[in-house]
Amino acid sequence: MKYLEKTFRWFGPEFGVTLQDISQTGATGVVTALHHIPTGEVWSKEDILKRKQDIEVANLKWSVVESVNVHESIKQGKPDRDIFIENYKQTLKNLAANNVKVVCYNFMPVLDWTRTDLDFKVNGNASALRYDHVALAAFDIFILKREGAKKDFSLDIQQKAATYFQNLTTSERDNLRDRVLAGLPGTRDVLSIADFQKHLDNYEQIDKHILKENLAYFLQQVIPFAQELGVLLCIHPDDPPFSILGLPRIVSNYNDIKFVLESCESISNGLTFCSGSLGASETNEMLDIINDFGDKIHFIHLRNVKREGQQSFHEANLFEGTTDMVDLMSAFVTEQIKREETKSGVVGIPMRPDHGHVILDDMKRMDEFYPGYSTLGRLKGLSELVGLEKGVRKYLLKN
Ligand code: CS2
Ligand code: MN
Repeated sequence: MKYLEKTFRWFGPEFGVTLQDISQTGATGVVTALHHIPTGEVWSKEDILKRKQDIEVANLKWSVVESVNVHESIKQGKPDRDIFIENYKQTLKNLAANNVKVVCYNFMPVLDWTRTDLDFKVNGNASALRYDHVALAAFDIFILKREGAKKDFSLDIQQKAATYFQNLTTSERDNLRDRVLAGLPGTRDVLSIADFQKHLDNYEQIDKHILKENLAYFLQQVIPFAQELGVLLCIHPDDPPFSILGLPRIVSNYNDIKFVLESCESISNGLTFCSGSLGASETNEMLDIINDFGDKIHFIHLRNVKREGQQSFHEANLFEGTTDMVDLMSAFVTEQIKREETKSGVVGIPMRPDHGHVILDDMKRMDEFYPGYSTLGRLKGLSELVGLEKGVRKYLLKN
């Protein structure tokens, strides 16, 4: 297969997008996980097979698992972490037995991605996700009331946050709280302030350095085993790619990624390249990451963000954000051509459009989707990416 493998995320039968819908988008692969199984428990061979068969009935393939989540005990390096590492390995073994061999995960403490606005209007009336650093500061300082929160923000942001907070009604304050404390993708769970505070307390003694050690420990246990199974693990970067709410973040930039990949050298120790996550930081040179670590990129998420300054950003149309998507696609096609020539690695790297805007008819059923995962916005993203790749490949091969 010469082209990137076109994939689409699916959250399972409970979700507003069906497999039949996905098969109409042009995607050939599905990205999914057994979201109903709590983090840390083993996914049985039978449950995996059942999900795989459902996907195949729709003429699709289960291309990537996103994600087998990592238990908090592993992230925090607790004494019981080895039990959860063994469970993780067993899940990988059961996936491999079903020939599902690309596995995405992340190492973000407590929360997955964080946004402060889930209905930010772009292009007239389309709905996008937004991260506003001022709103996050308002949550942190005035709602969560985290000790020492203020010192994580400049004086300017602190002042803007105070004004922002004063102007919110009680229900707007509650909404902001629930958006920030929304749980993992694939659930509608929202943490309470009290529960979140308990998590924060667990991280009191865990700084970046310790979290990195805990990740390295996890990788050194799991990667050799994954390699034997032929499983490719690929870590998803932090979103946003900087520390928030006092929690350490360790997969945010070039050096972090280098640390991950060098913690246990193996083809099975790879990266999920996410342009939306990495692109939210102005210091990230994404082309360097693709050029230097390209052979370890096993999965690609492509979407654009528009940086607004002072660490805020929103999810933009593919060709209207801050990142030059043509340059990124050229770097990926170059990596593919290298793989073809050297006969190494998978040429059809699985790629998905990641989040999309809520547009057109999907606006009538917004609450059927998880934030970011409507049908039509992602279909638009996928179609644009398919065209972009074709054009870039033809151009690169001619020159
Ligand atoms: C995803 C990530 O929805 C998204 O933005 O790209 O949240 C991703 O699912 C996880 O972080 C991967 O473990
Ligand atoms: Mn992503």
